[in-house]
Amino acid sequence: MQELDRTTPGATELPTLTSFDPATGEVLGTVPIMGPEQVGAAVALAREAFPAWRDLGFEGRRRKLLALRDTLVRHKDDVARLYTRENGKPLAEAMTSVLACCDFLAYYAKHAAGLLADEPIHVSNPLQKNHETFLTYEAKGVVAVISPWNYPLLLAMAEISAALAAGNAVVLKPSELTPLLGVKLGELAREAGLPAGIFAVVTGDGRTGAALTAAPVDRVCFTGSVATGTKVGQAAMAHLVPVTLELGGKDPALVLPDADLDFAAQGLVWGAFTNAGQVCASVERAYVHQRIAEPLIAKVVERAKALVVGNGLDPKTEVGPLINQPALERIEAQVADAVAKGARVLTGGQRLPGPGTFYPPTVLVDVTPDMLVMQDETFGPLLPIISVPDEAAMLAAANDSPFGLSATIWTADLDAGKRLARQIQAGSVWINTGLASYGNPLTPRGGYKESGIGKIGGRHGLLEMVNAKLVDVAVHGKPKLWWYPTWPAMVDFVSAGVDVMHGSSIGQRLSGLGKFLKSRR
Ligand code: TXE
Repeated sequence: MQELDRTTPGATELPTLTSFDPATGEVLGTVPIMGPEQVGAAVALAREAFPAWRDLGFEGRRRKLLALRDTLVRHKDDVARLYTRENGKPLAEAMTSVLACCDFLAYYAKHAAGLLADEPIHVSNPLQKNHETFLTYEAKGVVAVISPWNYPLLLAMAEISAALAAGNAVVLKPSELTPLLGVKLGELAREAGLPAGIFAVVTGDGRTGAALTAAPVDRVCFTGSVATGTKVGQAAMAHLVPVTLELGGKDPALVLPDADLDFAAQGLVWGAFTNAGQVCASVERAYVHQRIAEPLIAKVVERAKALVVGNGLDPKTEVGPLINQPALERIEAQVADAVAKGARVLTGGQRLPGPGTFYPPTVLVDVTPDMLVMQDETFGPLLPIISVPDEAAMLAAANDSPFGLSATIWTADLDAGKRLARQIQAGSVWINTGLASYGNPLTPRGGYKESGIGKIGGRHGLLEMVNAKLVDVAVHGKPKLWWYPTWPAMVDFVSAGVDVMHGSSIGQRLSGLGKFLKSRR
């Protein structure tokens, strides 16, 4: 906690929040709830540290970020264990997140220089020839990263690594449900030798996040719910600070009649229940062609029943606990609403005995569009399946949602799958796979509609962290024809220019050329 002491006046007298292990209810630790004063101090320190970090250049930052990657590798076992204890996910999934964090750090460390190299622009207008024109990219300054609890390190690191590699300082506000992982990341950054202030962690709840959004930062990167994201977007816009918003989803799976049923069932079960369904891009609703609905549902149920639910530290566990009691209650409310409106529960449907917050993988059929489980984001281990008559009905149902984060398509006909993918209103569409792009630093992702604004990952994600500056050099430095003083035939000259460049026939263009030459100054 040295970083907190250094950057946060009065941090020791602050109220605290407690982090729990959702599998056991055990207390894991406490952190201060920082307010505007502490957040302001962290941002001020970040701003002070920014110019030296920016001026270190890509090569200098590459070395520092690879040192952070190496430090994470050295601590991978304790980080993964803390991940499982604080968030609940099975240890193998936690280690997969650590791997993806290393991938993001290595990718941006090694490739930021190339991805942000000056971009020449070849201007075709003959009146602007002999210009050297290019775009150059510059770090923004201080980037605020506000992150959720479901993939606390991975989702934060995807933005932190891009921001740092581009030359920005970062202030991270981890979720109040997984603050210890955020603090751990701060410790690793110090151990790796990142300069003081370049990466600070401010702990706390929504009030701390609001203080960070209100502080003088240069970009806000938020991942979380639509409700909070809307508030964050409005607060940032009040100061005209750009935002990236990665928000919720109600992601559909579309299973075409030619799909391999065993494979599709395996994919749906993984897509719906990994991380106990607490994934923004999990399969939240499945539309299955009626010709294959019965056998496919039987296979899905069989696989869902076989999943081992338990403490993520147990190597046999495939599905861990939900994050907390309110999450459990939200899932129960969706199931109760669906059953009251006529849905049938084919497996699961009841919380498991405590002390942890466990809910089993649950498959629902006879669901209808008016049910909460088909409208609201579930963010839990429920898989409602609807049988549909054809592809058109499938597509219409998939797009009939205020969300547009991602979708999956299951088919043997890849061309048909790609045609369908182009018609789905979502930022990512996976064919015969799902979710993989989240751990891949090269694949930009982001939401359509209420699922968000902006991109994370790849070059698009990096471009969110910089200002693009246009530099236009008139190589010979001669006065332009349109500079003062004007001359009498100037209107004819410009009008002839319109004909030359945009005339609808060769005749118009040639006659324009004649007038153009005649009316020159
Ligand atoms: O979000 P919350 P949660 C979405 C997912 C689900 C939600 C779950 O779909 O809806 O996130 O995460 C801070 N000003 N995604 O419950 O409550 C808060 O302290 C500033 C999408 O954590 O919105 C926390 O750190 N900050 C996704 C963070 O905001 C505020 C991936 C998120 O909190 C604040 C993962 C305020 N007024 C989850 N109030 C994707 N699309 O990639 C709270 N916070």
